Amino acid sequence: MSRQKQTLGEFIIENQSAFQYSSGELSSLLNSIRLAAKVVNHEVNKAGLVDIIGAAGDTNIQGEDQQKLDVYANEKFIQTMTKRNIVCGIASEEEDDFIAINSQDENNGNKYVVLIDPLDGSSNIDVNVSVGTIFSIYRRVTPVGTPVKIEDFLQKGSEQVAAGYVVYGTSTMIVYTTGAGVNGFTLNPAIGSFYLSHPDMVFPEDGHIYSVNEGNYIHFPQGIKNYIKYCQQEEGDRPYTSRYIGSLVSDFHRNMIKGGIYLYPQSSKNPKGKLRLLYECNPIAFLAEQANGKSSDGFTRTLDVQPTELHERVPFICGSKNMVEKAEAFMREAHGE
Ligand code: P6P
Repeated sequence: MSRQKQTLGEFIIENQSAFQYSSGELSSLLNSIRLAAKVVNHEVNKAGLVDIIGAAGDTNIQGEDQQKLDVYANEKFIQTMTKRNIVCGIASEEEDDFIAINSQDENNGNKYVVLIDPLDGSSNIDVNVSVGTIFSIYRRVTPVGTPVKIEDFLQKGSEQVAAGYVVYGTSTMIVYTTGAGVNGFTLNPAIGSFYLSHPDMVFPEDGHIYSVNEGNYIHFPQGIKNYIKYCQQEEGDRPYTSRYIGSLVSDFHRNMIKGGIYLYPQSSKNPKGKLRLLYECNPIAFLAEQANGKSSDGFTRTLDVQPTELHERVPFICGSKNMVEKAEAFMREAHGE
């Protein structure tokens, strides 16, 4: 009889000792994310049935229409992490500035900050396409017990202690890393537990899928245009297949399992690209590297970029190592560096 699959809760506890700072707080933080994911999943799954679909009538700092589920997801993740009294600060795509969390205990001993995209791909909600939550966790760099500061959030991606995503798809999954590989857990909605379904996820070094919004082709830098044409040429194992869901988490998840590359380059429309460094690119890049993949802006490793502001954007090329290196070669050939 197959061994009962491990639950996410059991996995977190079992692997806590392997974590460099195993004090139980990160485990508790991951458990709070697990809880929030279940609550948000419940609403996402019934979004078509209740009046929670559609724009909330507000716009976020990105100038994007806030979908009601965006607002709901943002509130749920913030509430859950705040209640657990583990983090000293939270930054979110849906919040203009970071939120300082004053610990209930007087010395405010909370050591972690979390950055989240509470509902990535939310423009897909109304058309019933997968969406996701992306999270990134750091240890604070300012003294414990003092008010959290912006520098606690503006850390390089290489300093992350954990990162992951929830994908609300045909099934709901949590995929995360604490720096010792990537593991995926699938929710059994009947009992509300996540089970280890994808242990030790690894990017195939090569792939045959490229994910990019080709509608922006004319606005792309020449190196990206040249790489896309390379993907489309009849030669060897090419042409590749084009797959673009319009939801980073879904495109990345498929590419990690099957092999592939995701590109959101800079363009004349988006001079720094569209994706946000701190709560989209860095956590996904951390997962990619932990799964033997690669991530850069075409020249600089994503995790080495020094952030200068909370909502900054970067060009993003991420996926199977050999595919990313090929795209980087086209960028160097066309643009130097
Ligand atoms: P476009 C969703 O808004 C998102 O941030 C990613 O999830 C997705 O891959 C990308 O933007 C889609 O952007 O401009 O192609 O619609």
